[in-house]
Amino acid sequence: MPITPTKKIWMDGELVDWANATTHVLSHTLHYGTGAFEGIRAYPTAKGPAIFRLREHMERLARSCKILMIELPYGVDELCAAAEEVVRVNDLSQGCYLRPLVYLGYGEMGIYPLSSPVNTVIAAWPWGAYLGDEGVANGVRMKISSWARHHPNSMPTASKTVGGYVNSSLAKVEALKAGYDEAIMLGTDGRLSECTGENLFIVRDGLLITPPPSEAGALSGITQASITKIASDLGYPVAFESMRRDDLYLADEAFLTGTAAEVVPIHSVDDRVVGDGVPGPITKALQSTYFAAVRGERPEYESWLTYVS
Ligand code: PPE
Repeated sequence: MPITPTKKIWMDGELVDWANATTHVLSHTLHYGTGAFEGIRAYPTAKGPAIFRLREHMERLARSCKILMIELPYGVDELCAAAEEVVRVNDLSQGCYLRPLVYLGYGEMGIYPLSSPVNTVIAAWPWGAYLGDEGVANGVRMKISSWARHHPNSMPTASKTVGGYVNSSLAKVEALKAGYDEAIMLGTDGRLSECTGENLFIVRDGLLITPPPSEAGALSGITQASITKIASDLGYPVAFESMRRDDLYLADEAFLTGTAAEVVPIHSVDDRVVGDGVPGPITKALQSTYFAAVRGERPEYESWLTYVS
C-alpha cells in the first residue's frame, strides 16, 4: 500500500522533515532484522483526532524491546507524547496510521546487536483500509499458507520483531500470487495461529473462538482484545481455544482483526465459503461497534482514546 508523505517524522526526540528522515545503509537492523515496531491508528472524532489504545501499543513496543534485549531509550509516557506530537504537527485530523520503529543504527557490523546505537522513530500518514474497502464490506478470500508460523523457540512470537515479518511476507506473497487476499498461518503443530498481520476469530453456534496467542504462537492483538471486550459487552461469549483448519471451513462466520486491517469478514478459506459467504450478523455487529468506538461514538469505550488537541 502506498505511503502518502506528511511533513515531519519524530526521530530520537526531534521532529525531522519527512524527506530528511533517512538512515545509513550500514544500519544494523537493515542487515540483521533486530528491531521492533508498532502499528497504531488515529481516527477523527467529534472532539478532534484520537489515537486508539496508544498506551497499550507503546507498552507492547517496550515488551518487544525487552525480549530482544534492546534498551529502549524512551519511556512509555515519552513515546505516547511523541506520537501525539506527530499527529498534531502533521495536521492529521482525518485520522492516520502511526508507525513507531526501534532500530539499531550505524556503528557495528556482525550478528551481535547490543553494541549498536538504538534509534527510535515515529512516522504517521493517512492510510486507507489495509485489505481494501471491498474486503471490509464483503469479506476477503483467504488461503492457508504452506509457510508455518514461527515456532516460539525460533522467533519470539510476542515481539513485533522487524525480521520476524519475513515469515509473514513469504505467506502474503504466496497467497496473493495464488489469487487470494490474505494468508492464514498454522503453527508448527498444525493448529491455527494467525494471519500475516492480523488475528483470527470464528463464530460457531453463537460462540466466538480465537486462538490463544501465546499457545498459538500469535501476537497478542490489541484489536483482538478490543473485540473480545466488545463481544462480551454485546452478549457474545468469547473462548480462547486452539483450533484446526476444519474449524475454519465449518465456521458459521469468520473474521480477522488488526490495527491496520481493522475488522474484516472472511468470505472463504481455501475456496470453501464460510457460512453463507456474506458477512454474518455477529461479525457485522462487532465491526460496526468497533468502528463507532474508534470514532468516539461509544462513551463506554472512550477510555481507549487519546484525544490530540
Ligand atoms: N498478528 C500480527 C502478526 C500482526 O502483525 C498484527 C498487527 C496483529 C496480529 C494484530 O495486532 P493488533 O494490531 O494489536 O490488533 N499488525 C500490524 C502491522 C501490519 C502491517 O502490515 O504492517 C498492524 O496492524 O498495524
